[in-house]
Amino acid sequence: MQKRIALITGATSGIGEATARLLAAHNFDIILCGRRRERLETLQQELAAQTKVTTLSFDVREHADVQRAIASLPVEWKNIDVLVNNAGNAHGLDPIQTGSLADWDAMIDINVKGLLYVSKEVIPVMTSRQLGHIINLGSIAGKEVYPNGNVYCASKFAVDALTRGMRMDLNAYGIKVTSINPGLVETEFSLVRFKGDESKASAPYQGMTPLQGTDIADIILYVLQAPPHVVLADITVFPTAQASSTQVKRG
Ligand code: NDP
Ligand code: 8X3
Repeated sequence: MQKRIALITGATSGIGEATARLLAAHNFDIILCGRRRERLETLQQELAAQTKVTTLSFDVREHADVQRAIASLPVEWKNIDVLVNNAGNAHGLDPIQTGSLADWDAMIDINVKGLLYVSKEVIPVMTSRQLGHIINLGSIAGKEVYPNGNVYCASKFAVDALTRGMRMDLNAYGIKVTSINPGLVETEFSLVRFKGDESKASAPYQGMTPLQGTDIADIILYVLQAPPHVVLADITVFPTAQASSTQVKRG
């Protein structure tokens, strides 16, 4: 298969970083995105031994910055074949009656509006080439609501709706759209959710074997290797110990 260009948001840790590493080893040139410049540069240096890599540092919440960053890509990077909309997090795990407005804003602004802002800048090149693949990181939280998940779940339900809407609207252009909806994946996700509290952050993974970022990267590569006439539309993936948002076998 011909070399493809993949833009990955949230490539500084977890699922995005694992995906960047795997795609770099499988004939993709990579545009690494995230806010933490040092991490972007370190990963760029590492992956440059395998493929062409460039970096864009921006906050997905800032539309003008997203626009500027993607417009700044040199001509040889403009034909983005694959967009992995992965940047996102949960902020807090509180009942709706005591949830923080700042956490709510962060989740809606990053997980929903940020995904839209990046897509808005990348989709035109895909429609003009009648070619492309968008992979959105949803979640089991976008399929099932769980206690205290309220706004995070709402943001991922929105990702689910946007993925389906994109698939319909982009169908005429031959653009593939996939959503991947994991259960528990051990990344920095939980540390962000619990604002750096390591004991709270490790609790969801206790007494069970969670997924790793590399497991999701394997699925993303598989999805991208499907023949042109095949699109994996919607994938839910759990650790074997998990049966739903709220049912996990421990010990
Ligand atoms: P991590 O916290 O490890 O990674 C999150 C990534 O998102 C980081 O690279 C971070 O980069 C980036 N990011 C966060 N906020 C912003 C922002 N405002 N602007 C730009 N980039 C941002 O978590 P995961 O790898 O687990 O999460 C990746 C995706 O997978 C998310 O969408 C998450 O909701 C989803 N997911 C995760 C699951 C899990 O259990 N871990 C399960 C289901 C879905 P930086 O801070 O450098 O900007
Ligand atoms: C991350 C999985 O169950 O913590 O989206 O919401 S969960």
